[in-house]
Amino acid sequence: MWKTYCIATIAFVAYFQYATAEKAAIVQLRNPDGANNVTGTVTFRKSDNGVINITGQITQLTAGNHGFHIHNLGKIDSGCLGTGAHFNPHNVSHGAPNDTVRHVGDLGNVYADATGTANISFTDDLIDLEGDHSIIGRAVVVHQDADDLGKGGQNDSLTTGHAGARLACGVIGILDEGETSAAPTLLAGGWYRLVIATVASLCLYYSLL
Ligand SMILES: [Cu+2]
Ligand SMILES: [Zn+2]
Repeated sequence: MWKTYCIATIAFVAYFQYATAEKAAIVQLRNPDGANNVTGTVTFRKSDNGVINITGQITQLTAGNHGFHIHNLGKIDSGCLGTGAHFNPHNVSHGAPNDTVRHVGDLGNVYADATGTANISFTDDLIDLEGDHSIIGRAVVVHQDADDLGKGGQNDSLTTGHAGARLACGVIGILDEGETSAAPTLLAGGWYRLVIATVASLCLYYSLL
C-alpha cells in the first residue's frame, strides 16, 4: 500500500515540476484610444517540443474572422499604430500561419462567434519565447477585418493581409520564465525537488523496516 502511495506522490510531484517548468508569456489586449470595448487576454506557452500553445479569449468583437498578428514593437502609448509592422525578422512576404513563406508574426485569424467572443486555442511552430523569433516585448494586434493570408490580391495583401484597422493591442510580457537550466543536484532546483527527496527518503526508510 505505502509503495503505491510513494510512487504516486513522486510521480505527481515530478509531473507538477514538469508542468510548471515551461516558459510562458501573456498579453492583455485593449484599445489604447478607447475607440471600442474590445478586450482580451492571450497566453503563449512553450511546450516540450518547442511548439507554442496559444490560448485565450477576446470579447466585444464583431462576428467573424479578425486578423491576429505579432507586430514589431511594444509601443502602444499612442495607439496600436505605434506597434509598427508585422514581426518579420527575415524580411519576407505576408502569409498564412501554415505557409512556408510568412512573417514570423503571422498568426492568421481569430474567429468571433455571434456574441462577439473569440475563444482562442491553436499552436504555432515559428514564433518563440526566446531567441531570434522571440515575441517577448513585442505586441499582439487584433484587426477589424479578416486577414486574407496574403492571397486576396489587394495592394496590401502581401504586407498586412488587408486586415484593416487595429482594434486592440497589447505588449507581450513574461508569465513564467520556465527552467533556465537543468539543476545538477537534487536540491538545487526548488521546493518540489525537496518534496521529491523527502518522500523518496521516507519510502526508502519504510522499505528497509
Ligand atoms: Cu496586424
Ligand atoms: Zn504579416
